This record gives sequence, C-alpha cells and structure tokens, in this order.
Amino acid sequence: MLYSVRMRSAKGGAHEAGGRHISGAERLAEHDEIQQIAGEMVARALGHSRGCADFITITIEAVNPKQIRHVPLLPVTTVDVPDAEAGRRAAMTVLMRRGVSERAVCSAMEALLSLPDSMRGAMLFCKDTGKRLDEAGQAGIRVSRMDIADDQDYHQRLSGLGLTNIHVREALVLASKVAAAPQVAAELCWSDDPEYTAGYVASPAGYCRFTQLKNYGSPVGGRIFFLRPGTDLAALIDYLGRQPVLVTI
Ligand code: WAQ
Ligand code: MG
Repeated sequence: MLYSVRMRSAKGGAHEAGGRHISGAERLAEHDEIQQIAGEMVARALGHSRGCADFITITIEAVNPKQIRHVPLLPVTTVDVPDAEAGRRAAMTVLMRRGVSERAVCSAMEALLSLPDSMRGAMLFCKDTGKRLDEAGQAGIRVSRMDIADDQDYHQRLSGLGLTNIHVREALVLASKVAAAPQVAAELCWSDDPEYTAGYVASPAGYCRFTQLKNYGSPVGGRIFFLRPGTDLAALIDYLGRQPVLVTI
C-alpha cells in the first residue's frame, strides 16, 4: 500500500489566511517510510531559504493501488547559459519548437516575471492565445500524488548526470507527470528558492534544463503549463491533483 504524503508551508499564517508560501512537497511512500519522509518535510519547511514557516500542514492519505498509473521519466538535457536573460531566450526558443506560439511564450514570461511573489501552484495558459485559463488566482493549480517508482535507480540515473540536488529530483518527477497529460503541450518552470537559479522547459520530447532562468537571490519562481485549445480544464486539474502517478525509468 502506498500513501500520499504531502506538505505545504507558509509564513504569517496559513496560505488561505494570507500567509506567504514557503515550500511544498509531494511523495508517495510505503507504510514504513511515512514517518521519515514526513519528518524530512517538516525539517525543510522550518529551515527553508525563503524563510522559516510558521504554518505547516502535512497530509497523509492511503492511495488505492488499483488507481495508480505509470508514466515514463523524461530524458534530461542541460543547457549552460551565461546569465538568466540568455537562459530565458533559449527557453523561449525551445517552447516555440514544442508548438507554443510566440504570443503565448511572451505572455507566460511576462506573467512569471511580474509576479509579486511566488504562488503555491501553477498557472494554466492556452498554448495558442497565451491567455490564462484557470481561475485559481494566486494559489495556482497544484500537482500532487506522484513519485518515482524506484528511488535507487533514480538516484543512480541522476548521479550519473551529475545531478544530485533535491530540486531536480522533485521537478523531474513533477514534469514527467505533467508531460504525460495529452492536454499539456509544454511546461516552463523556475524555482522560487533564492539560491536556485536553474529552470526548465518540459514536454513529451524531454526535460530541458537551463542553468539560469532567474537572477541569483530572487525569491520569485513559478510554473506555467501550456494547454492545447479545447482542453477539458476540470478533467486536467483532476489528473494533475488527484491521479496517483508513479514515474518509471
Ligand atoms: N504543483 C504545481 N506547481 C508547483 C508545485 C506543484 N506540486 N510545486 C511548486 N510549484 C510552483 C509554485 O508556483 C512554486 O513557486 C514554483 O513552482 C517553484 O517551485 O533541473 O525548485 O519547488 O535543476 O521552488 C527547477 C529546476 C526547480 C530543477 C524547480 O521549484 C533542475 C523548483 P519550486
Ligand atoms: Mg521552492
């Protein structure tokens, strides 16, 4: 039996009471891993570079094994860029190659760059018009209930690429779940951790990392999913948040 273990933390009160988002985490754990994983999540929320959380919620919930879906891990490439501006230009090119219109790419970049602070979830944009489609406001749409199927294999795979940090570990799992949704053409992301400048463009074609998509020290990051026109939003949001997914190598 697997359990969804998820955490969200904020400072200045709960998210819904206006607190500032500090961090979140999503795992699927075996019964005997739950305590350790939950403990690690609490430790991260209390020692985060965005600030020390004063509101932390952990949810632990059994997952029906019959409902679990398996999706493939995306292949990873890394593009070294001299600065964030060059990184964003390169990311824009890759997004357009994935079928996102220039208009939508520009509107997404503008949306991320003009955020007053980070959201807890992602924004959903039409890949053609560049309009925001979800109505989740500053909360955004959360991707939840996913993990890697085999932790050891995953660690080995990432180590072989010289990637051992927790950001990649988590982001590549999330991106693999998102890219497996047929309604999503591509994703753009960079971290909201001030010291972590890397980000990526993901699509079924792969997870393309850029060493810098934002300036060092910025506490604002975010995610945008570019949707195909005609997407059933409710069905997609349900898949992103509720469908348990194991990513297999
Ligand atoms: N569902 C939806 N959106 C999320 C989720 C989630 N589970 N987790 C985070 N976000 C959104 C939210 O707006 C955050 O502010 C933003 O993404 C950034 O989250 O290859 O660390 O957890 O080197 O800070 C990417 C590069 C790192 C990794 C991403 O994101 C690499 C990262 P963070
Ligand atoms: Mg973060």
